[in-house]
Amino acid sequence: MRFNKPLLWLIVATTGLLGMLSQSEGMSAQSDDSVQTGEPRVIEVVAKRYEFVPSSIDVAQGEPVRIVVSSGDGFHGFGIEAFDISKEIARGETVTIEFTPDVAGEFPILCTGYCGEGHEDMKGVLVVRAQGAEQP
Ligand SMILES: [Cu+2]
Repeated sequence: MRFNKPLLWLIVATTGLLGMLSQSEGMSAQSDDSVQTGEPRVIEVVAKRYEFVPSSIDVAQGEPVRIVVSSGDGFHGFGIEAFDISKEIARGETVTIEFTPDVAGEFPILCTGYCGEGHEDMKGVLVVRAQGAEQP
């Protein structure tokens, strides 16, 4: 079955317009109240031979986070066993991991994809501050 072209255009135009409207609404809501948004905190991490940059990620217990991991060179992995996270990142690729750390403590971040002779030393740490704890 083929779509009727004018109708398809109408749908595209309408959804585009709605998208623009909701986007501007979201922006104004954010500027009115930047504290109370359900948006996760975005943390960018680069995985490269043989380190994570930054190597230490500091988050608050109960705060939703979005970790965006990109590969600075070849194939790598990003794993935090305590939170059941294990992702593989191909060369030049970016993966997004969303979760809410519900337990406070320090959790190792490991490279879960063999990337070369320094692979075993490729480590980072996720520091989850207890709820109500002071920021350092
Ligand atoms: Cu590795």
